[in-house]
Amino acid sequence: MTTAAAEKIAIPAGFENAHVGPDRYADLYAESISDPEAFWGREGKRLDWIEPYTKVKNTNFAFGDVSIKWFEDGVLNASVNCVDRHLKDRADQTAIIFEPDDPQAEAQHITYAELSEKVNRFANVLLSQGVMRGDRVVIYLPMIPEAAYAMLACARIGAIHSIVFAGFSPDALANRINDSGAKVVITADTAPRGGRRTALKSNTDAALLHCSDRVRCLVVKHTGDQTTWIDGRDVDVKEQMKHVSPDCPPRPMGAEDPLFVLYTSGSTGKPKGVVHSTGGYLVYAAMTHQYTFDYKDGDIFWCTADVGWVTGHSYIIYGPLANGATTLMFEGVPTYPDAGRFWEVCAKHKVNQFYTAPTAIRALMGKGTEFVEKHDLSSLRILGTVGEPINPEAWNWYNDHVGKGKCPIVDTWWQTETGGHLITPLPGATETKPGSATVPFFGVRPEILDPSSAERIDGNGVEGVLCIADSWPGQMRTVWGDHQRFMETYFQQYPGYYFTGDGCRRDEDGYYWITGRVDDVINVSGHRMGTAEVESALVAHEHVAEAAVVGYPHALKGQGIYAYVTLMNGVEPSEELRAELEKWVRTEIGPIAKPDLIQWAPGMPKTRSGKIMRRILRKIAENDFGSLGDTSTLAEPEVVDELIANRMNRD
Ligand code: 6R9
Repeated sequence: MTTAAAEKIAIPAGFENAHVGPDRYADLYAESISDPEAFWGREGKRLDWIEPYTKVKNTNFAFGDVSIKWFEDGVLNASVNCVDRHLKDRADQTAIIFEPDDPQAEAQHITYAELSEKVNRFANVLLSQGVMRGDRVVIYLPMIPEAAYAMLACARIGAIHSIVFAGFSPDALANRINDSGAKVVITADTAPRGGRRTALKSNTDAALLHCSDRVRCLVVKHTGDQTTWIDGRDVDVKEQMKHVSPDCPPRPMGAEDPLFVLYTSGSTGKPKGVVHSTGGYLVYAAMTHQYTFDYKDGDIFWCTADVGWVTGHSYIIYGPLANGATTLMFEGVPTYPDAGRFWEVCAKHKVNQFYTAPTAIRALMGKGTEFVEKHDLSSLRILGTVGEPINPEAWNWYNDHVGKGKCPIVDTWWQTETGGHLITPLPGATETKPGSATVPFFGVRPEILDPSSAERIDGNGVEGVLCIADSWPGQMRTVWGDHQRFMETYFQQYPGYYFTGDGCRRDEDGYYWITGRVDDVINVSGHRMGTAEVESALVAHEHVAEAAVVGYPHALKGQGIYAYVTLMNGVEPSEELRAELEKWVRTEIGPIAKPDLIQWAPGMPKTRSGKIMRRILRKIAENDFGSLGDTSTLAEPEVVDELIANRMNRD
């Protein structure tokens, strides 16, 4: 472990007039911690409230009584804040730039006036389908403007949306429809991506076989591809939108009413529905969008995430639109038609802030600099990363070749659960260090705890698990339908704190370095995967007796998925079976869960009480078996030698 502080990189010239400079950061941060009521009481006013709040913060982290409320007596509507309130001054400004997958197809510029009409009509279609305040609506759409309309339409009528990433399989979709108890699922016929098409409607048809007959299916005819059609269940959204009124009065919502549920992987069991609030979430998304990206009126903002992940929720839709920004939605992939697509789009739309994942940077870095140099990137002012730790090599490449040394890089650490950035540089205020998410955002109190004693470790040059000592408005409120699970997951192990699940180092300068998950969650290309989910998919196969899944370092993806599989008695391992299991996991969960390496394991290293020793499996997967630690408690120590001899990763 090295605790020596890395060199700081100075703030590039031209950020003297940023929203937040070093002194203002220090003053405001101090106030946000010493007097959160005053600080957030003021910040909450960035939204338009139908009934202003009189109470600001009412939060309790005590296990058993966890309760998180912000602005609790305020009344507002999220779609009004993201759309209606901008009509007075910026009706004709572009709200959304839609860049299609096909580079030859024309981009769309959707103004705030047009966005308003679409959202109102979409909301009326939902009402006509019987969707009411508090009902859940699952959205299974590609990166098209209708995804934004659908989200804001739900918000307008007080329905709770739950987006399922379009890369998930029918089974995963069905589980989320059922867990959330959704009345409606919104999908599209097919989704072009990288020149290929995903059959979303037929995936939805397959999912709905496992759901209540009452679930309606709203279909956006996006490509016009032929799909099956079930009369009485399937509804053509675009057609219906023509026939309903362009006015839908917004539903006044309590600040604490849920805005959305988003499923995310945890260390145990099935994915949990992370519930976010209307008021606190929107305040936090808008504020972090403004400050972290030093967003100014007229800027063109591009976050390359998918709306199926929290990053898309907060930084494609809610944050930018609450701020009256122009936000870019990209339907395609970074490498289609070639590895210059991101930079071509930046040049074409004169993007000012560009926000992507380290895995994309690493992939593009591998293709060489000529793809970047071909395009005029002079509009770029700020670069961001999110999703996983960024290795200094990728950071430097991003800084030198994309930012030309002139753009601050904001390495934003946060989670589905946190709603918005918690640890991040601010462009005009924070000197950066390649690989460090740097310092906390306003109101955030990070603490490093000792994983064995659960004691706080004070001072700098220390390492442990990362916890947060007090609430912030964007914090998740509960797990959908299971408040007990919420408390047990986040508040039990380290009493009095929110436990993030991440390991972390605080260096000599007080800068934070996220070292990765300390639980059984792996981070593949910035996407969270629970090892338990992949294991349960594997053991559902008739030939699999037992499976153990761990992460291992992967040059492009950050982490890869390594599966140890014990076959049923009498079943012989083969390359065909390996391919079949890979395909099986793809269909059970989705392509992102496909194991990179499968090792046949005649036996697993187990304790005498029958627990699989994952620590050992992790070491073997990391090809680091010189330091296996104590194996004396194993029931059959010889299985370890067998696993080492046949290991799949020898890098
Ligand atoms: C926003 C998002 C959350 C997990 C988180 C951590 C990892 C995210 C990071 C980062 C290092 C960063 N993570 N950002 N690690 N540096 N800048 O990604 O949410 O999908 O819930 O993942 O991702 O491990 O705990 P989510």
